[in-house]
Amino acid sequence: MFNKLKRIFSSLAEKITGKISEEKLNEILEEVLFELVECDVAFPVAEKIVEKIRETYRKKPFKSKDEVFEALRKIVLEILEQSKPYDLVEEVKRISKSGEPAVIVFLGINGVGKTTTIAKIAKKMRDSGLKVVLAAADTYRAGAQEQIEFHAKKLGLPVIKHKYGSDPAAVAYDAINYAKSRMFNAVLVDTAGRMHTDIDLVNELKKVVRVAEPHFKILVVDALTGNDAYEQAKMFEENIGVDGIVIAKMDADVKGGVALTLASEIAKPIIYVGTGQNYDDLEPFDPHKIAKLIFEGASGK
Ligand SMILES: Nc1nc2c(ncn2[C@@H]2O[C@H](COP(=O)(O)OP(=O)(O)OP(=O)(O)O)[C@@H](O)[C@H]2O)c(=O)[nH]1
Ligand SMILES: [Mg+2]
Repeated sequence: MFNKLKRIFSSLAEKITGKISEEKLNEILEEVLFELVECDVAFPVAEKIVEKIRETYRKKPFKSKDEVFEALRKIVLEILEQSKPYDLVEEVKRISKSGEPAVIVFLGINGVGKTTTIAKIAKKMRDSGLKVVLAAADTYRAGAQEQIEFHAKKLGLPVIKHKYGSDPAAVAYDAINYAKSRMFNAVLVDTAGRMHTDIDLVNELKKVVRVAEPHFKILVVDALTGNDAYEQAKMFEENIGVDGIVIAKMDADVKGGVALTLASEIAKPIIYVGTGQNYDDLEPFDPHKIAKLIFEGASGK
C-alpha cells in the first residue's frame, strides 16, 4: 500500500537533509509538488504540503533523514485529521433509540464497491446487535439483485427487492416500512452505479433520497480512481448531498493520494476504508494508522 508516496518521501528525505541553497530547495520542492500530484494528491493539497515543508526547513534545516520523516509525518497527519472521527454504528444506535430505523442510502459510480461495502457495514451492524434490512434499490444493472441477495443470505439478513426496471424509490420505501413494522434499527439502501454525466440516473437518485429521507447519504469511492474520486465527491455533494465517505479498495492502492485529497478538500468525514474483498475488510478511517502505513519502511530503519 502507498508505495509511491513512500518513495516520494524517501527520496525527498535523501535530498533535503543538510544545508542546501534556496535555489536548490525550490528545485527539490517543485519536483515533489509534481510527484505528489501524480500520486493523486490534488494540486492545492500538494501545494499545502510543499509550503509546510518549506516553512519547516526555513525555521530549522533538517539535520537527518529522521528529522525530515518526523516533519513529513506531522504534515501528513495534520491533513488526514481534517476528516473528523465518525462512528456510524454508534450514530445508528443513537437514532434507533427513538424507535425509528436509521436509513442509509449508498451512492457512487459504477463498480466502486458500493454493494460490497454495504455487506461489510451490514455485518458490522449485525455483529453489534443491530437489526438490519437491505434494500435492493439497484433495479438497473443485471445481476445486481442476485448480488445483494447473495450477501444477505450469507449474513442472515432480510432483503427487500422488486422487479428489475422497477422504481428504486419504491424499493427503499418498502424496506423502510418493513423495518418500521418489525422494529428494525437500520435500512441500508443499495443503489445503481451511475456515471457522473448520467442525468437520468442522478435524477433517479434524487427521487430515492426524496422518498427515503435518509439520515445518512454515504458516498463510496474507489481509491484506484485517484483524482476522479475527488471529482465524484464534488459531483455527488453538489447534486445529492453527502454525509460521509467510504474509500474502497485501499488495499490495492499503490499511490495513496486519495485519502489526503478527500480529507483536506471535502469537508465530510471519511468513515471507513475498504481493505479487501472479505466482510471484515472494512476499517474505521484512522489518520494515525494511515500515516504510519505511509511512512512504514520509508525511513529505511
Ligand atoms: N480489493 C478490494 N476489492 C474490493 C473492495 N471493495 C469492493 N471490492 C471489489 O470491487 C468489485 C466491485 O464491487 P461492487 O460492490 O460490486 O461495486 P458496486 O459499486 O456495487 O458496483 P455496481 O453495482 O456495478 O455499480 C468487486 O469485485 C468487489 O469484490 C475493497 O475494499 N478491496
Ligand atoms: Mg452494486
